Amino acid sequence: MSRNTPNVWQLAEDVLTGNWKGLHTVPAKTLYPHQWSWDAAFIAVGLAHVAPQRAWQDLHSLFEAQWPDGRVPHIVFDPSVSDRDYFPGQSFWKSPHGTSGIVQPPVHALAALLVHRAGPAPDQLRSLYEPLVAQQTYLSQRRDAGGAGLASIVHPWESGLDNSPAWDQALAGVDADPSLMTRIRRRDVEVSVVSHRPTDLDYARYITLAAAYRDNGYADGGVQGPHPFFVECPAFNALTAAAELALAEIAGEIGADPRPHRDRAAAITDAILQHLYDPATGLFHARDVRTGRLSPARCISGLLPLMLPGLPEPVVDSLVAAATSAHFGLSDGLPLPSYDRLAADFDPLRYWRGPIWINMNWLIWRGLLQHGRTELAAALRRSMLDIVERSGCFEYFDPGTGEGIGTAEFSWTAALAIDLIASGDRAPVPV
Ligand code: 9WN
Repeated sequence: MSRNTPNVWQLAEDVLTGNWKGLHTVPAKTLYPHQWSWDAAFIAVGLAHVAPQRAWQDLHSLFEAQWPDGRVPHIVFDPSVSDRDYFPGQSFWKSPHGTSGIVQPPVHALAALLVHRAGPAPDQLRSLYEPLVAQQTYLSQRRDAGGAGLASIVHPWESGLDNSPAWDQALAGVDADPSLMTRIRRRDVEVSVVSHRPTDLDYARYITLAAAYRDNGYADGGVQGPHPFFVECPAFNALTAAAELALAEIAGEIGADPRPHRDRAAAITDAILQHLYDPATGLFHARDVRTGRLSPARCISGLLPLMLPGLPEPVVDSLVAAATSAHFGLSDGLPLPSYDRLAADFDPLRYWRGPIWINMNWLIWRGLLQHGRTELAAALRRSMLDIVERSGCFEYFDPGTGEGIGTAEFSWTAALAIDLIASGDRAPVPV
């Protein structure tokens, strides 16, 4: 543990307290003033060590907004926040539930399990079990656009890695007018870090895609329908499989049957291996369901299947080799960047096209521990805590210097730093 971790712990706890809104935690007060789905899961993992009641409350607030079809919305809007403070807000999505209509990666079953492990609360687990199962059922039954047993995202925001190069090819086919953004510029972004954010053309495509999904009634038709974007993301699907493994553990705790969850985790793991793995790069890649093609980009999402215990050993070896290669540079003293350091379009400042993000590194840290790579895991953990200690709980970090960028008091960075300190170098139990 680094000498100043008590300071990091206190700093991180203060960030989480500052971002607490009474019934949920926001990712960051100015930039993201509502509740976000996968943020809530990461936040709960950290709160488990300092304020478990708030951890459970955060998860419950989110699942109270779950749609009848099982989808867990990517944003739950705070009605007291003006639409001018975040675009696209509630008046854009026009959903009957006070939420957006798209999803984010299902990290919540894992979060619930970890909160329970930090302080047993079987009643809480019991009350979340059915909603968590419904979330998975929505993804497996309504989002398998490619028919391969994998969930498709219908919008880059659903991946949580908004402007990752993984979507460039699939997005290129989405017509959009970049001048759209000069008319609807977000006030909060403008005053902070506009030069780091996705470009206006990217944003125009995001808005066009979201409006198309909304105007089709948030219906999940297949690739034959009008929606122009269906992509199978390796990180999203690895997290879906990990959610089934977490649900198996939860089922065991509350007297339900864990076997169907284990079977589904195995089936998703097989499908990821069969459809998203490229032996030439030794990585997993996003697949554009409309063309069947894998994205050529080497992105951090391609390392996430490392979380899965069912991965064959040679594939684990190839992922570890990719992570430690010059493409990602694990063990060089800094956490992994979001994109291939050797790519011509690697951009150290632009959001998910280069910068270091703590949530992805935390998931990879768990994957390394899962597969017994304890020294690499310990080095990665140290490097995460070092940049937080040096810079603070920033949203993302410069992959050249470790300097903090984006918004300064970002909840999941704080929460996961607390979890890293609390966990030490010990291997997490299964999942
Ligand atoms: C759009 C809240 C969210 C994260 C995403 C991150 C960013 C939103 C935005 O912020 O996305 O959902 O406005 O850019 O990319 O991962 O959940 O922290």
